[in-house]
Amino acid sequence: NYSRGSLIVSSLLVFCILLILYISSNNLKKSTFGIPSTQIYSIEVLNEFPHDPKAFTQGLLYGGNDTLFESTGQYGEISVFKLLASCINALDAVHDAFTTVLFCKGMGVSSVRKVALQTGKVEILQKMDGSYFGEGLTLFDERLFQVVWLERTGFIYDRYNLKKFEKFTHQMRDGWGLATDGKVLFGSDGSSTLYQLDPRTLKVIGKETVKYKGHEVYNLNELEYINGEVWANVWQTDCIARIAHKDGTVLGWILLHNLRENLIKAGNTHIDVLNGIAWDSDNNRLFVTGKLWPKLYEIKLHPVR
Ligand code: DDQ
Ligand code: CA
Repeated sequence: NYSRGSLIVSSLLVFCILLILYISSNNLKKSTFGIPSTQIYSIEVLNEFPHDPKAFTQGLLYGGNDTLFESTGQYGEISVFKLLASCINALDAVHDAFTTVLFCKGMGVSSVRKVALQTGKVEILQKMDGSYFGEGLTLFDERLFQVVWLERTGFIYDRYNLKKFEKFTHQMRDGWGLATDGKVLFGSDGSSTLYQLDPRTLKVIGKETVKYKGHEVYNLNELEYINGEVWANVWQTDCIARIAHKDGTVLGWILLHNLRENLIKAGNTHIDVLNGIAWDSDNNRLFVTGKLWPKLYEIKLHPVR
């Protein structure tokens, strides 16, 4: 009787200990000292495609039927002012007060392009005025919206022929990234702010500060809206942040250093940073590339830990 009783008590004890361990391990997964944990992802390359190594990719999106739309940067001509502004990277007041005075030859010319995914071939090339530096691009209502660097100016293009038919102004510091959920436009300007713009008026209708464990995440660059989240390249890092746009929380980090490192190892020493995320929502395909990268990758995420 005594041994039967102690057997029941000890098995109850073991059960309770196991239950406590299970609950606390689950809670640990959810939070560390009350801070929501952030999922980290490594990547697997499923496919690689050619990408124009001269494309200074600033905006990227999937346009259906194995095509991509891409916005590229570089100045065709550059004003001394913009050269200065690009060095300090934020000159709101000064920027508005000055007009362009002196031009030098720039590095190339910005563009909007329609690209065949499989071959990387540029099917339509719309070169921009050489004094603008092309940035974020998104497709809303059959029209491509593009912002430009260091200006509050943007352009709207017809998605079928890439003819430019409208110029607009917006209220962000300048233009870096654009994306859409089909209702609003999400915008970034290199700060830690994720903006929501009304696609009809281009007015800012909402903004959130993007934070990772309480720390602001600056340099938000190219954007993509994926399954209810906004994903952002963080300039000069090999990382993509998965952001909850309702409050700016970073939900996850995707680590992509292997892509850039392997390109450099293969002799592509002139390449610039990772930039450009495109999501094919019909086939759940995720594409990434970088500025002056000779390749574009279809990738799959693997949670680390
Ligand atoms: N951005 O992608 C961070 C928004 C812009 C990066 C531009 C870097 C190229 C600098 C060339 C400056 C020539 C005045
Ligand atoms: Ca994008």
